[in-house]
Amino acid sequence: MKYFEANFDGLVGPTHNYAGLSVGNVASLNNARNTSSPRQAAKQGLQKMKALRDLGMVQGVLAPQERPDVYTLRRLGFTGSDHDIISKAAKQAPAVLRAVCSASSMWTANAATISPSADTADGKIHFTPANLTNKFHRSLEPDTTGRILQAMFADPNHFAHHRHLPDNDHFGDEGAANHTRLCSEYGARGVELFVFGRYAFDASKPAPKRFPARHTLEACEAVARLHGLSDEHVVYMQQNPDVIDQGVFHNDVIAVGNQNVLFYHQEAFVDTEQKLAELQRKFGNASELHLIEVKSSEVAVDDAIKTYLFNTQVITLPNGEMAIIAPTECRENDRVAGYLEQLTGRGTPIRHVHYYDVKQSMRNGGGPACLRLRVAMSEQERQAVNPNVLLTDELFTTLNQWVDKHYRDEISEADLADPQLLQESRAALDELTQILHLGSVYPFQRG
Ligand code: SUG
Repeated sequence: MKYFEANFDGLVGPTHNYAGLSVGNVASLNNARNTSSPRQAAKQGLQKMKALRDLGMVQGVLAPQERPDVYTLRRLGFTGSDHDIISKAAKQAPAVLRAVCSASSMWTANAATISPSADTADGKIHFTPANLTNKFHRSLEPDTTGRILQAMFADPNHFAHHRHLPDNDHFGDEGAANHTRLCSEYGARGVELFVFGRYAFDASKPAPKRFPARHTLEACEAVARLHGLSDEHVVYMQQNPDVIDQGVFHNDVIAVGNQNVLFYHQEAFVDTEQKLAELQRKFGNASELHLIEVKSSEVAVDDAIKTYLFNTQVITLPNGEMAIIAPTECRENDRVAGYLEQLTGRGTPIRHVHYYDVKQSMRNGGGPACLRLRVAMSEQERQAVNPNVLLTDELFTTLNQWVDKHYRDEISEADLADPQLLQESRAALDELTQILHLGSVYPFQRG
């Protein structure tokens, strides 16, 4: 049977803005309060999706969330009509209003952790939405994410959905951004590599000092249990606390894997040698596994963070060769561009580099890999996916027209106080759920 990896990219929502919400994420803080362009952001994302589809990949779309989140403002004590609530929040708690307006669900690498059917005890694809507890604006995502994923992957014969982990920092879970599956072929049993930032129940273990470690070992273990993974096919690795303190807030800012390739920076992990030996043993045919380590002398951590060299997508093209999907920031940095150029000729499976402009997302710390959620699946499983979320030329055109109709060219901080933005956003999402045949996934549609 044919197996492959499908990418589901987050469609950027109509309220995309730069609010400086993510301490520990350098780009988010550096661009705080700049004016954003939701229309351009959504179109950059759609262009990347189209480009991957044109390369022969299966590409899907993950819908954005309802923002501003007036339900959360109600929970926080704001009363009256939706209009009143937004006006009061703008005056009394502007920082809270900024947070509930975030379009952060676009970074679907943080939507969930997914284990393909070859790895799970019951032979189904398992989904656990990430609770994203570490950042208030992101902690508002998991319920709606769960509903959207269920609307996309509805067939219970193939897909198993779990509730997100308890909403507490002890079980802080950032989803697939900290999860990599290594395998010889997509349909073969793989090794699932879970990367965490700290131990929740043991303060004596290493942890960052300056910036938060968002994801715990205990969250990784819980997801592995829920998904029915066998211990012999799971590896837990800790992120180097020093790189978290330099701005590596997710592992996918410093490492990325695909099939039998793990591409990572020398400083990415704790106990690197010992842990990679465990990975090789569990992978089985160790000679097949390509561990591509980038030395600090080749690319400094700081350059990796600025360019998102590791927030690239490593994909397997239909002809079996691998390509790196990189942000244009990598091309603009001589050292990083030079590194990528020589990498394709080094005899590893990575043979091509393609650059895409996703600057609107990059300015909030989201590169190509942040924008996509991967699902390895068989052709039979693909047929069970809601077909309306899979990108075709027609859907690409429809979504571009939908963006043109509903999205603003610009959003500044002051615009977030405009209650009209909520109406525009709801009108857009209502139409989108019809385009993608998702049913009523948003709170405003559910009463
Ligand atoms: O969680 N930025 C996101 C970026 C997520 C990137 N995802 C991965 N690395 N997989 C975050 O820090 C910034 C929003 C703002 O400041 O307006 C933000 O949420």
